[in-house]
This record gives sequence, C-alpha cells and structure tokens, in this order.
Amino acid sequence: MFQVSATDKDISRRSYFRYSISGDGTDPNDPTFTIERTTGRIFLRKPLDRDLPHGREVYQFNVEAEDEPDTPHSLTGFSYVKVKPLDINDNAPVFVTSDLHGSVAEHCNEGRLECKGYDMNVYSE
Ligand SMILES: [Ca+2]
Ligand SMILES: [Ca+2]
Repeated sequence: MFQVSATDKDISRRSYFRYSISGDGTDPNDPTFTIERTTGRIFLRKPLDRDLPHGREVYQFNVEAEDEPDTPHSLTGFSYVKVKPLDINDNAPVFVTSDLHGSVAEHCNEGRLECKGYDMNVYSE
C-alpha cells in the first residue's frame, strides 16, 4: 500500500529500524493492515468498507520505529497514519419495509414511502 521510513541523526552507529503498528485494523488475529518489520512497508490485507454499519470513514493507526532493537541502546519514534477510504456507490437503497399496508383516503393526492441507505458517512434516509 505504502511505505514509511524512519531516520536518526546518529552518525557512526548502524542504521537499523524495526517497525510495528497498532490501532484500527491492526489486530494480528484479523488484520486489515500489516507492516513489514524491517522495511516499514504497509500492506492492506482485506478490502476496506467505507460505509456504516460495518465500515468506517477513517482508519487510524500508530507506526512505531525502534532503532537498535533488542539492545540496551534501543530508542523508539512514532508516527500517526490516517487512511480514508473513498466512498463508492456499493450499496443499493432498501425500503424500510418490503410490504406496505395502509389506508389512503379517497381523492388523496400525496403519500410518502421511506427508503434508507448506507452510502454516506451519515446514515441516510
Ligand atoms: Ca539511533
Ligand atoms: Ca459506499
């Protein structure tokens, strides 16, 4: 998907960083995003859903870079990543009820049917 990279100002020490992520979609048991620990490359592991009720407008996670990992000199730096899925029209409108029953007065001109959808970040009607 994209790559993050860290630097430091240490001149005469080897430059080796270990990357990790935490936050939205980074649960190791069911990850949406993963990071390659040695390169900082971030991968998308499943399609993103922009819409309610199961999707989200923005995914936010932290990236941690650790230099000289597993040594007493290890230091860490953090970065913050936001991923905003673009909305596509992937949800058809649905009617509140599929069967409508009611009484309409004779000579009545106006009526209303309700439908709702999830293609906006706000649930729409
Ligand atoms: Ca360093
Ligand atoms: Ca959509």
